[in-house]
Amino acid sequence: MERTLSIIKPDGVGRNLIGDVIKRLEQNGLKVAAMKMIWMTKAQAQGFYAVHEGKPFFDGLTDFMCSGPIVVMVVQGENVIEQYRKLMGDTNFEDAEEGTIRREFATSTRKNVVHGSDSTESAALEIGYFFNRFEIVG
Ligand code: IDP
Ligand code: MG
Repeated sequence: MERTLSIIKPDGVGRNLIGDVIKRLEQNGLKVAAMKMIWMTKAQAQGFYAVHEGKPFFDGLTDFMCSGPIVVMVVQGENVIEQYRKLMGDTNFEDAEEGTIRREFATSTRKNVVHGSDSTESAALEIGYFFNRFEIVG
């Protein structure tokens, strides 16, 4: 059993897509093991996306990520890191496969509704950024 970090970004929360995202996880056999709604500060968003520091989209991305509340979740399942990335679709929603969350709901490359960890290492790091072990109860 594997775990990943999922975020419903401010555009997803603002457009009432929390239910749609969670429904897709559950329908694909994945389980929510921890969940909370938070509103990040700019510094917290910069820390979370530190791997992208220096890239041209970094400032816009971190402004966006602290522009409203987000839902952070630990999602659990077999091969969940890869499976959830598949459910999300490509970073650029125009390249995302039909039926993926981003293809269906994203409105720009930045405003692409969801985040998902991209490796075992980033999943561990990202889960630890938001949750302690007493909060992961699923
Ligand atoms: P990912 O979310 O699919 O893993 P990353 O390359 O890790 O994609 O980028 C993190 C986030 O930064 C993306 O989800 C998107 O919101 C934003 N982003 C990435 N590339 C661009 C870009 O070229 N322009 C604007 N925003 C971008
Ligand atoms: Mg990424």
